[in-house]
Amino acid sequence: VDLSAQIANMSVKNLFLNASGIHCQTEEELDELMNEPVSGAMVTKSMTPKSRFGNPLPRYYRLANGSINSMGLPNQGFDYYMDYLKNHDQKKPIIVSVAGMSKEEDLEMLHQLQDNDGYQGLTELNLSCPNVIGKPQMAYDFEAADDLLHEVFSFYKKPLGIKLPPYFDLVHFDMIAEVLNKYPLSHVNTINSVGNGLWIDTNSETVVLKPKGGFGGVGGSMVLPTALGNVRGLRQRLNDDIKIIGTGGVTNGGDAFAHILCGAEMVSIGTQLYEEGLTTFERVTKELTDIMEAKGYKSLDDFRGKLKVIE
Ligand code: FMN
Repeated sequence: VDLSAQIANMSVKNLFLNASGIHCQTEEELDELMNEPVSGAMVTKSMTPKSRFGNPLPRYYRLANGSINSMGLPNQGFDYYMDYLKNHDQKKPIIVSVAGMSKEEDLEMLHQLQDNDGYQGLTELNLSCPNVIGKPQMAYDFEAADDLLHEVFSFYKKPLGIKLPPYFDLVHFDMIAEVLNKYPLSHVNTINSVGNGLWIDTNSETVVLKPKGGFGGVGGSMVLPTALGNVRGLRQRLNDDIKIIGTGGVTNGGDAFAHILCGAEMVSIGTQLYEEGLTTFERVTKELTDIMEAKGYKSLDDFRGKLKVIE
């Protein structure tokens, strides 16, 4: 079957990629993703202008049905990733994820990407990290997000998407879609972690993460319904030319199939990839292929967005 997909100038033979923050911080990890034979594309760790250690440890904890983390954007800094892009053959497209600590930092990195003639790939602006101490998730402030995008698109001419946090009210779906539809976005990537959950070890009566008194972003299969709701809700509201990367709760081919039914063009895998390793891509691709063959589907277009409702 045909698992190809397209976002702006990026064509892939396989719709799967890593979720940002998973196996994509160091050169070694990026190389391993690049050489992984199945996934069609990859995305970097969200970068800041300067390298960051991130939050104190422990900052990731595995849960029965997912994960909770408060990494705090550990990354090697913008220049490290620009060097990586320049010095490595791209066997698959690399999406650059940027997440400044401020509007000024976002604009600074985007200006550098715009001015870098060697770089023509997709960029993803992360407006949804829930784990930076003292910094709110920008995409929950619709006016601030609108102001930032207005400024960005006054100079940024390359393909640009946005990473969104989950929304929980249809009115908020309407409001963010109204903002996003004003701009020539290549894509939205939804969802980031479900922010500020809390997990407790009841034996020791203690939180499991050190930063922020234990609060952290939740991912993995327990967030699948939230992710599907956001992919579907945004697909129903966004202009057709804004594609969706479905992220959240994917552990098997059936979960990916559901994301595509909701309208996802590509699907990224976070917690499951972290726990299972890079062989996840081969397994999930095989499972999705089997489902499509059993149903007689030949390409993703045969069912993308064609979710049925009960009349
Ligand atoms: N999302 C980003 O956009 N940028 C990041 O740097 C980032 N770092 C993450 C680090 C870890 C350890 C985890 C678990 C998630 C991170 N995320 C980041 C969120 C994931 O990309 C993804 O949106 C979220 O985990 C939901 O997907 P999942 O249910 O497959 O885990």
